[in-house]
Amino acid sequence: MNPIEQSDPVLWQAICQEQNRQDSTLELIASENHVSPAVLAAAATPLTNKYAEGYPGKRYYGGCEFIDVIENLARDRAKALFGCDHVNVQPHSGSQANQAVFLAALNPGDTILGLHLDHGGHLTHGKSVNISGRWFKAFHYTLDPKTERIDMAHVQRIARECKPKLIITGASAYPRLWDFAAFAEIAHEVGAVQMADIAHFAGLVATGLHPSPVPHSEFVTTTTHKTLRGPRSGMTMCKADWAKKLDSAVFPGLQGGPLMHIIAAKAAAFGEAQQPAFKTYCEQILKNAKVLAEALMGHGYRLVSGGTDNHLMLVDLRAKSPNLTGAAVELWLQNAGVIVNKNMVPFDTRKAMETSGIRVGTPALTTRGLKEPEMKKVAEWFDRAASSGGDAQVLQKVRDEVTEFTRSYPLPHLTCSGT
Ligand code: DSN
Repeated sequence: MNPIEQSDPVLWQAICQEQNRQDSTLELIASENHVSPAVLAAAATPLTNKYAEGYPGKRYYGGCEFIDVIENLARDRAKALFGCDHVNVQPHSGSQANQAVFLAALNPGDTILGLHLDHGGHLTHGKSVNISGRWFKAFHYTLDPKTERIDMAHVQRIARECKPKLIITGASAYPRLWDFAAFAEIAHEVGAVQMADIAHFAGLVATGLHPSPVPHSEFVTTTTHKTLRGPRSGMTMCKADWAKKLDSAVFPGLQGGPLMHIIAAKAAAFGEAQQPAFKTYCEQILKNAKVLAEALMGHGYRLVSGGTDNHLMLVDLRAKSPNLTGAAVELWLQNAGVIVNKNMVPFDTRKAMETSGIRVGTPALTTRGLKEPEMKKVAEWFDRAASSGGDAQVLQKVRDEVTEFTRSYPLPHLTCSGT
C-alpha cells in the first residue's frame, strides 16, 4: 500500500484520479510526456530533504558529499548529450532557465528580440505581461504570412532596427526547423548574443534529429520534461566564457536551494537519453508526427505551414469549418478522451482564450508505444470529436473506444486502487 493511501486518503484519491486520467486518455499536448519508472522513482527520493545551496565542491551546507556526486552526474551527462562547454542543472523550470540568461547577460531596460507569442513564441520571450517584457524593451519577429515560416530577411531587418542585446530563438508552437547559424550571423552583425530556447525539441537535438544551436549560441536553455522525457524542470547551457556569470545568475541571483531530488531525476533521464533506444524513440516521434499530420490533412484540416518537421503541428480549424474555435474543440476532444490545447494560429483574429487553432504533438503517445497505424486512428478520433458539434452521444462513443484502446498501452505508475 502506498503510504499516502494510509495517511491522506483525500490526497491519494486525487492523485489516483489524475493517474487514471493519464492512463485512459490520449495525450496529444505537444509539451507533455510520460517519464520512465526510474525518473519517477528518482524524483520521489529523500534527496528532497537536503539543502545544497552552492555548487559541487562549494556548498553552503554540510553533508553534501553524495549530493555533489548526483549533481555532477547530471552535469556530465547533459554536457555529453548536447556537447556544450558548461551547464547549470539547477533551474527549477524553463522560465527560470531563461531568466538566468537575462540576469547573466542583460541589464534592466536592455533590448531583446524573440518570436512573437501569437506566432508560436513563448511567454518568457518578451511578452508584455511577463518579466521579460516588463523589465526589457522587447521586440518581436513574426512569421511570413504566405509560408508561415521564419523569414531571415525580416529577422535581419528588425534586428538592424532595434539593435537587441539578446536574440532569442526557439518556440513553443513552431512546427519547422530553426536555422541557428543564420540567427548567429545576424546576432554577431548587430552585437547581440543568442539564446536558443530548445525546450520543445531538446530530445531531438540531443539525438541529432534537429540542428543543434550549441555551436552557434552563447546560451541554450531547455525544460527537461518535454521531448527530453525527464522530470518537470529546466537547465541552462552556455559557452565557457559565460559559465561564471551564468552560475552566479542561477544561484544566488535567482534561486536558493536546488531541488536535488529533481536533479537526480534529471540525471536519470539524461542517462536514458544517452542510450540508443532514446534515439529510436525520437525517430518514432518524428515518424508519428508526419503520419498524424498527413491524416489530419486528409480529414480536411489545414496545418500551419502545411505540415511539420518536428514533434508538433498546429491545426487551423477554419479550413474545416469557419465557426470552429480552439476552445470548443479542446473541450469536445477532452470529453472524448483526447487531450490537446487550444492555440492561436499566426495572424489569428481570435484571442488566446478562444483561438482558431489546436496544437498537437506526438512525444507522449510515442512513449506509450503508438506507431504509424495508430496515428491514423488518433486522427480519426480527433476528427469525429472535432466534427461532433459537441454532441454528447458522439463524444461518449469516441470516449469508450479511446478508453478501450488505452488499455493496450498501459503506463507505468503508482499502484492505485479504489478509484
Ligand atoms: N507551456 C509550455 C508549452 O506547452 O509549450 C511552454 O512553456
